[in-house]
Amino acid sequence: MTTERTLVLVKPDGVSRGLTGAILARVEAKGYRLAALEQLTPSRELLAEHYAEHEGKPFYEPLLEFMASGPVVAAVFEGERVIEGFRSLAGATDPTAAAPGTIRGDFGRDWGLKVQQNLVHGSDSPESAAREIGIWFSR
Ligand code: DAT
Ligand code: MG
Repeated sequence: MTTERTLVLVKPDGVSRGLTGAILARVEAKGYRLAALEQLTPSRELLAEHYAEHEGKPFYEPLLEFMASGPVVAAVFEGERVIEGFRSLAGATDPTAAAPGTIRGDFGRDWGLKVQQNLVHGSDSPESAAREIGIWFSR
C-alpha cells in the first residue's frame, strides 16, 4: 500500500459561503489526515500555473477570474488512495449534476454565472498532486 497526498482547494464560493469547516470535516470524517492548511487569495500567476492544462479553453479566463476573486483555502490530505477518494467525495464537476451525498452535489448548484462554482478542487493523479502541492505550498 502506498500513502498518497492530494491537494484540496476550497474555492472562493465555498469560503465566502462559510462552508470551509463543513467541507474539511467531511474529508477528515472519511479518514484522511490533514497534513497542511492555509488561506490565501491566489495571484493570477499562481492560478495560471495551477490551471495550465486548461489554457485556451473557453472557460479558462472566467475560471481564473473566479478563483482570484477572494480567499481560497488550500489543504493537503494524506492517506491510502486519497486522490481517488477525495474526487469521489467531491462529486462530478458540474455541481447541478453531481450526486447527492457528494460535496458538490450537496452544497452546489448552477448559479447562472459565467463559470461553474463547484466549491472544491482535488488533484486527479499522483503526478498532478505532486505538481500542485509544489505550486501551493513551496513558497
Ligand atoms: P475538476 O475540477 O472536476 O477536476 P476540470 O479539471 O475538468 O474539473 O476543470 C477545472 C475547473 O474548470 C472545474 O472545476 C470547473 C471549470 N470547468 C471545467 N469544465 C467547465 C465547463 N465546461 N464550463 C465551465 N467551467 C468549467
Ligand atoms: Mg481537474
